[in-house]
Order: sequence, then structure tokens, then C-alpha cells
Amino acid sequence: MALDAESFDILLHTIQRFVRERLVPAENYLEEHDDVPADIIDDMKAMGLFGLTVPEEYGGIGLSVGQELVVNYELGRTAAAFRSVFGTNIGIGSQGILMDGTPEQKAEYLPKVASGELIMSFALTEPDAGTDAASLKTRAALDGDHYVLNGTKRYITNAPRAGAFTLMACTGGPGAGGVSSFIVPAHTPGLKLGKTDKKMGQRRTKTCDVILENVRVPVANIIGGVPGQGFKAAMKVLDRGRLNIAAVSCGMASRILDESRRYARERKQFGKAIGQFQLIQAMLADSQAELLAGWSLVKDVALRFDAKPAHVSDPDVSMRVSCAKLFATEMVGRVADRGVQIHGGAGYINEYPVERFYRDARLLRLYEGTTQVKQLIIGRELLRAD
Ligand code: COS
Repeated sequence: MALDAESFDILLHTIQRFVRERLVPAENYLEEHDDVPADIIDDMKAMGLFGLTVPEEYGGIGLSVGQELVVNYELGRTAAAFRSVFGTNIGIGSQGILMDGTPEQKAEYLPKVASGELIMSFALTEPDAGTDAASLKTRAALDGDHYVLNGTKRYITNAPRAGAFTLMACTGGPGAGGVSSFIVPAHTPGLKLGKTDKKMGQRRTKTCDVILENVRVPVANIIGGVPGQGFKAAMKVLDRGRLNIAAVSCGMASRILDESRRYARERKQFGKAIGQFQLIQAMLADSQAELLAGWSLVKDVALRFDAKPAHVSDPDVSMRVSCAKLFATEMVGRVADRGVQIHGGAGYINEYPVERFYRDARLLRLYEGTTQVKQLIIGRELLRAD
């Protein structure tokens, strides 16, 4: 699945212009208001951004992983909250249905996901199940032709906006084999939302708890119709999501570097632009080298990802995805830190974009698997018997 090269070029230029002319100027608005402006969300819908990765037959644009990454690089060049409005629709919220859903589930949900009529959100994490994602406490008990769900999901991105969740719950014994993945409409009786989390960064990215009290969903809402597949499905979805976070990290690093170069040319000390000093140049050079290394890695992994069927998992590709996410998210942390350093005191002041990027970047090393989870996945794969 991929968009033809010419159409992709046009789409990419449109998105680059949208980021430059609409989103970057609205970054300060986000600092002062509670949500992304409604007219920007309307424009996102009109541009088809909610359906970037949904196949054309369901009303989307049908980007390949390699193309999606390039778009996410561009979106990484502005405040993370903008991308998050449709990020779960093109990523972790819908990919489970796309990869493993039944034909009926795809036909019912994907067209609404692609148009933006329905926001889908991914609900895996719980108060006591973060990194140990197989130890879910949310239970789904079979009752006739329904499952009854009870439990709490935590830090769920886009939950306040969601019309439906792909939600992992325990239907069987303990561990990964007992986890099933459900489509849970947000309006189902017994489903409640906690208050919106107050975060260090990515502030207008909406997250909150999802509380399930005797929530009844039809058996037909198990993704793919087969119980016990939810953990593997979540891991497959996260593989693609993690690679996209690596791409976003590279885009963010490129914007921080641009801001830093501009400041280094304009700011004068000791009678000349600070960019004339080699200690400033060294910081810029390290950031540029690391950015290019990260982006090359991400693109290499994308080629391998696109070479296999989307719904099939390959441990070697998963290991490389983890390398890309680990390197790129740590890299942008260092680039953001240097960006603040190059700005001096100004870098600590809210009106300079590097201050916000410094806070936004910190989350990239945490969500969709921490750096330590990535090390674990890479280490395990390296030591697996040949
Ligand atoms: N694709 C498909 N299947 C996968 C997979 C992948 N990428 N990774 C693991 N699996 C399968 C395994 O093959 C195994 O299947 P079998 O039981 O048939 O052998 C099963 O899933 C269990 O895997 P594993 O034994 O590795 O599970 P662990 O409980 O040891 O968990 C970690 C491994 C820690 C790596 C996993 O729980 C994880 O990624 N945690 C982080 C979760 C996360 O990212 N949270 C963020 C939430 S979204 S913001």
C-alpha cells in the first residue's frame, strides 16, 4: 500500500506549507488556550490528515510506512499537540482494526476514522500495568453474547475527544495469552472519563483515565473475532507507532536546530554573532550529525517495514524499530538541551520555541515504550538463539 510518487509529492508540499503557515504561527495560541483551534481541526479534516494511513478503499489516502514517516517528520517541526488531534486515528487507535479487524469491523469503522468523524483512541496502559503491559487488571467477562468490562485505563491519548477505543482487557488466564482487544464505543453506558491530565509538556495533547464499570460490548467487538490475540496485536500496532515517534523526534530535532541556527546568527556577544564562536558551532555540529544519523536509521527501518505484510510481525524489524525509537528520542533530548544552551537565558523563557520543545521532547522517551523497554527488546533479540 502506497500513494503514487507524484500525488505524494503534492501532499507533502501541502503539509509543509500547512505546518509553516498555519500551525507554527498558532503555537503560542496553544500555550494560552485549552485546545487546538476548531478552524485548524476543520482544515486537517479537509486535507485528509485523519485518513493518511487508511487504505483508499475505506476513504483514506493509503500512505506506506515510508511515506507516513516523511509526513510525521514535517509534523514534528511544530507543537506536538497539533499532530495528536489526528495522530491516534492514523496510528495506534486504528491500526489494530486495519491490521487484524474483520471485514465488517473495517467497513464499519475505517471510513469514519478516515474522515475524522470518529476519533479512535488506544487504551492499553493501566495504573498498575505500564511497561509490564501483559499484566492487565481490566477484566472482560463473557455474559451471553456480550463481554462485561471492568477496570481503569490510564494516560489515554485523545480519550477526551474519542468516539471509540481499541481497548485491551483480560479475557483469559494471566499473561499475554489472556489479553483480548476490543472496540469500545465511548458512549457505552458505564464508561467514564477522568479529569484531563496536567502534563509537563505536549500540553494540548489530551490525555485522561478511562474508567469502565460494567461496560457491555458485543462479542462481535473483539478485534479480528478471536480472543487472546490482544497483546500481540498491541505489540504490532506499537511497532509502527514507535517508528513514527522516531520520525517525529527527527522532525522536532530539525526545527530545534533551525531555531538554534537562527539565534546563533542573530544574537551578539563580545561584538559578534555567537555563531562565530567555535563552542557554539560545536553544539550545532553535534546536533546536525545526530539528526542525520537518526533520520537515516528511521528511513532504513521503514524500507524493511514496508517490505513485509503490514499485519505480519518480524522480530528483526521490531528490534530495528526499537533501535530507531531509542536513538531518535534520546537524540532529540540532547538536541533540545543544546538548543536551550545555545539560547542561554532566553532558552528558559516561554516565548522562545526551544523552551516548549524541551518540555515536549521529554515525553518521546516515555510513551509507546520507554528507552529501557527498547533496550530490553533489542537485548533479547540479540541474544535469541539463531
Ligand atoms: N509483534 C508481535 N508479537 C509480539 C511482539 C511484536 N512486536 N512482541 C512480542 N510479541 C509476542 C511474543 O512473541 C509472545 O508471543 P508467544 O507467547 O506466542 O511467544 C507474546 O507477544 C508475549 O511477548 P513477551 O514474552 O515478549 O512479553 P513480555 O510480557 O515479556 O513483554 C515488553 C515484553 C516489556 C517488551 C512489552 O510488554 C512492552 O513492549 N511493554 C511496553 C508497553 C508500552 O509500550 N506501553 C506504552 C503504551 S502505549 S502509550
